[in-house]
Amino acid sequence: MSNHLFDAMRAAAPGHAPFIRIDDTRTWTYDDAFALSGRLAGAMDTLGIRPGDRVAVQVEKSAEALILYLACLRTGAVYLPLNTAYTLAELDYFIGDAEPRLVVVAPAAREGVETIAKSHGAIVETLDADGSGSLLDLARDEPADFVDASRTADDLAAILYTSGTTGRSKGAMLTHGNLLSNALTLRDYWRVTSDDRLIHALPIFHTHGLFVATNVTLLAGASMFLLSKFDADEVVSLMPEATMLMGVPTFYVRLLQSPRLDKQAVANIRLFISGSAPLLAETHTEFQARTGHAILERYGMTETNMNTSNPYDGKRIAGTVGFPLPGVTVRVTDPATGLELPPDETGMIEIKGPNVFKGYWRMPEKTAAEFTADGFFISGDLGKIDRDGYISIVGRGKDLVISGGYNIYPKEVEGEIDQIEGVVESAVIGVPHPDFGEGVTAVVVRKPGAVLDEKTIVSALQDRLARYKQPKRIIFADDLPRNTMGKVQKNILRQQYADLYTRT
Ligand code: MLC
Ligand code: AMP
Repeated sequence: MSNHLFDAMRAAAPGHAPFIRIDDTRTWTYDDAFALSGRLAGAMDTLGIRPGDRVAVQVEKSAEALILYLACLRTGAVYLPLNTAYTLAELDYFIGDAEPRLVVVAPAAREGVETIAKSHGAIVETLDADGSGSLLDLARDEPADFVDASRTADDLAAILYTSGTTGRSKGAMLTHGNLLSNALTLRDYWRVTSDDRLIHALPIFHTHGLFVATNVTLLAGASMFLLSKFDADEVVSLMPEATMLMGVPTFYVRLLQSPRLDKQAVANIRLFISGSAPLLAETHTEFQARTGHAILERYGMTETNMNTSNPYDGKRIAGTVGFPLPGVTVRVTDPATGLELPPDETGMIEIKGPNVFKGYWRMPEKTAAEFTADGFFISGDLGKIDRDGYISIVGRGKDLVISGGYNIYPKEVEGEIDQIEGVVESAVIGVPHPDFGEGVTAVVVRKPGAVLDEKTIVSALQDRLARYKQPKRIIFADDLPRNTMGKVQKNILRQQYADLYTRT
């Protein structure tokens, strides 16, 4: 029996070598981590989890939480990580849609989640940030040498939800083959080896922290410093012991604010990588001037894993996302005709390769609509390819805000605001924000005479939307600008409020 992804991880694992460095006193070797993954897989098997069952996980970041992902791979379950910021209302949708057999949450959240889970036929177990919880209790008595379920390259390893531009969130189905092929490509492209020590400060419920950071570390037999969250001071302190950092642009913006960041602090670092949102050219330039390092920017998506990367050896050009990764084809087409465009012309970025997902969970029409007839995934990102082959992302064909690396779909936020008593309509936009890249901003039209202020709206959204999706500022307007077709002209609003977060 073979388990496509986990077998490769096992083959790459240098048994007694460190895998996860938790703090000064605790380091887990590969053997430790794999033994726990076997016990957790056993516990899930005893609970009745079978290959293909979904396991939804909304827990704080911890070594145990990371190992739970490996345990899911081993049981053949489909891992479904959920942002810890999601409210119960948001959770209800994901559980109802994915129909997991098991939901793992923090002990404090058990009661609230149990009602939802039961109504969708799922059981609930717990895992706390300190590694305790009912799932760990069950795992304790299980043997470490679990017999892994058989999984092929085409079997699902994970479902990651991405919000949709039109209404409901969609579950992107990622196979063992998608994840393994991309991680091996990245490992080789970025020259990651067992000598590497990665600072892992990203959340583990998204592609970046879960697949890029974790799978690449595992397949290189490298190790990671697992931080519960990003803290610039902590990251600078760890740099002398580490060799790599992966982050969203906000990490680099915040690191530049640290007076401790200088050439000496980074002397041991081999590679700084940025992705998930556009890295401003000025951040790239400032970082290089201060540290001597050219940040390597790459481009990916939940649906496709990583697509492009600036080169390891060649020139890393600020404002570009580099070249298509080996085995990945990227083209730019005219959105009107679908025809491929010549160099330097802006159009829709389309992607094909073993990295591209299998489709959206139980949404065959939506899946079909996002692929071209010849099998390219339509990214929704607008970009161009220059004569040297460097790709730049110059805009978005989709109405999306990216704040600190998290995607926010305006339609979802507008839907919630429009339901508030006294609101006629709203438009949610992203405008430049010095820390988060873009700040979620709502422009709201009130009914005549309505008593409605910023506070009322914020408190109405409190239990409905995760904190990061909530507008950082709410602006009241008499009406929204519209074109002759009646469509709200968000570009005008974005221009109008462009300096909202930067004006002094
Ligand atoms: C936190 N807040 C955010 C936010 N993160 N608001 C907007 N955008 C965000 N990204 C809220 C908090 O709830 C808090 O609310 C307030 O903003 C300030 O919090 P903070 O303490 O400053 O934030 P912090 O916890 O430090 O988090 C910021 C961050 C974090 C940038 C470190 O968001 C982060 O780790 N982002 C990484 C996201 C990521 O991994 N994306 C990859 C997606 S995969 P208040 O008001 O209650 O105080 C992908 C594919 C690919 O895109 O290519 O990789
Ligand atoms: P997600 O759906 O969270 O995976 O976000 C994917 C989106 O993030 C892409 O479609 C891009 O819009 C954006 N993105 C990822 N990496 C980059 C990058 N390096 N530069 C600009 N945008 C990026």
